[in-house]
Amino acid sequence: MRSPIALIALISVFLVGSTITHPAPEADCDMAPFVKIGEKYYFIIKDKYKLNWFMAAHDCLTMGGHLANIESAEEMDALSDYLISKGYNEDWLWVAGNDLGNNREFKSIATGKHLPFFRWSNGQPDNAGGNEHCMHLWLRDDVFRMNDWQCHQKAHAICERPIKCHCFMNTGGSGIIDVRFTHK
Ligand SMILES: [Ca+2]
Repeated sequence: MRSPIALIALISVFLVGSTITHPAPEADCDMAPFVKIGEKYYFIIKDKYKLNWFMAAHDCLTMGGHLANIESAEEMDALSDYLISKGYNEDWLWVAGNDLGNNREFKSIATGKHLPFFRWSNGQPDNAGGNEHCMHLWLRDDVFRMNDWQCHQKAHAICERPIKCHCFMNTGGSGIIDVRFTHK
């Protein structure tokens, strides 16, 4: 059981913390190596190796993120423009969509929910050979679009890191205030 004094001290620390103006996430939270593309932060696994969809999902998790969860035309456009600007034109890149749980029912491994947005390339998803259950992006008709492909095949990958920071701010004498915030 905490003593009354300890409780008062705890409340005081909380009140001091509540008066702090929270900075923008970019100001205090180190998102590197993720880079801001549009309104989200991404990291493209490309330089060292290609990996299958499962390995990509795991690698993104080890980085504190998840495979890219594309939720809107704006996000798709921003990613596509970035990939083209960086010369990824020949690359195939894994993202979070998959229908491993139920054929033709695409969900996100990042959220567990149905994907809210699709930009399939022409004729996709075709589940060619009855064995294409993981989503990747490729350049088709001048923009990056979605395709279903065999999950065990190797490609590059796009990880996304949620903008959910856990920062520490020194209050100058009253101790370290743990500040958590989420910005989206
Ligand atoms: Ca396909």
